[in-house]
Amino acid sequence: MKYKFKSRTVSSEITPQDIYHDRRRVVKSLMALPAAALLPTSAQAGTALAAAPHPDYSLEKRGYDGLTPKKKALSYNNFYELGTGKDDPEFNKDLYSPEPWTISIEGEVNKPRTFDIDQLRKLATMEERIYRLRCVEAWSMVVPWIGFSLSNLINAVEPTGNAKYINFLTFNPEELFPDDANRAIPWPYSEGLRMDEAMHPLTLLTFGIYGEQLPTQSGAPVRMIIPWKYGFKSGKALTKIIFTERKPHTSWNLLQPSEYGFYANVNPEVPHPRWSQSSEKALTSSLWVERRPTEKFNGFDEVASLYSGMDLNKLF
Ligand SMILES: Nc1nc2c(c(=O)[nH]1)N[C@H]1C(S)=C(S)[C@@H](COP(=O)(O)O)O[C@H]1N2
Ligand SMILES: [Mo]
Repeated sequence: MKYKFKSRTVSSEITPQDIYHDRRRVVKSLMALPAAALLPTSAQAGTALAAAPHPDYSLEKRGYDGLTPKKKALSYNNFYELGTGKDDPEFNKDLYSPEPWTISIEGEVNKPRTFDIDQLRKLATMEERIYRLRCVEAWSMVVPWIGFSLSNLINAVEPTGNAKYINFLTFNPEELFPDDANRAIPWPYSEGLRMDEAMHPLTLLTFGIYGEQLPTQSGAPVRMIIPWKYGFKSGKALTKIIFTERKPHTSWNLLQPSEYGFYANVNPEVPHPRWSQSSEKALTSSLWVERRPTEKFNGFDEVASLYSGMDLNKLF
């Protein structure tokens, strides 16, 4: 049994109906006890990943107070495939193995191909960038991510003239571990970007964190980080990237369109229907809860031009 029952905190990102489904899943997985013993352990945990710090995304340059302690960042996660409690992803990290892993690039590209994760890691030079991740639930953490601009991959597969969006998909937990899969949100986890957002140099295809390959709870072996958008845009454990002409369906938007828009740009002026977005709980080394004001685009003013002429109150 891989799901921790007792201290499960219910995320505000899900609705009461989802929690009902989730409870059923927990009961189901309790019955699946013996199979869990056979699950592989995560092969990559703790493997060092070398990358030079990017000078523009240092603590000093970004004006950040300090890093979120590694322990905190790797034990307070959203990764619903592994459970909806913040401590579930760490506890359930052996539910899948990030090795071996392939990721297929499909759709409106001239050079579709399937990458083995090692090939993908070698596509461009890794950099370490300190970005703040701001979750739509109004908490944030500052961590050193390792990866390279997604534009490197986009250029390598040569999008056709029809490519307007990119759809990012995670494995389907109902296929990978059917006995333990929950139905918290529609699977597979699906997110998307407009092509110009995906090409923006800030958009990071991410393989590591704190000098190591991504541990499973952070989305091993590869995930997205789009630092000016709410955390839910940054799909973890990617298996497929599809270039499309039409705007892709995305999981949170499908579940609750009034609460989770396609753009999901961090914006303190547009409240979530159930809470304000004007400030956030910062995960720091402090024992106390530290709140800080939320910054528009999470402080990355340079992306504003991507949205000129758009009403960000409507296209939230
Ligand atoms: N596949 C997948 N990716 C996901 C999620 C998820 O549930 N499944 N949660 C998202 C949300 S809501 C957030 S805030 C970030 C959290 O990343 P972290 O746990 O590394 O902080 O991952 C995002 N990526
Ligand atoms: Mo989130």
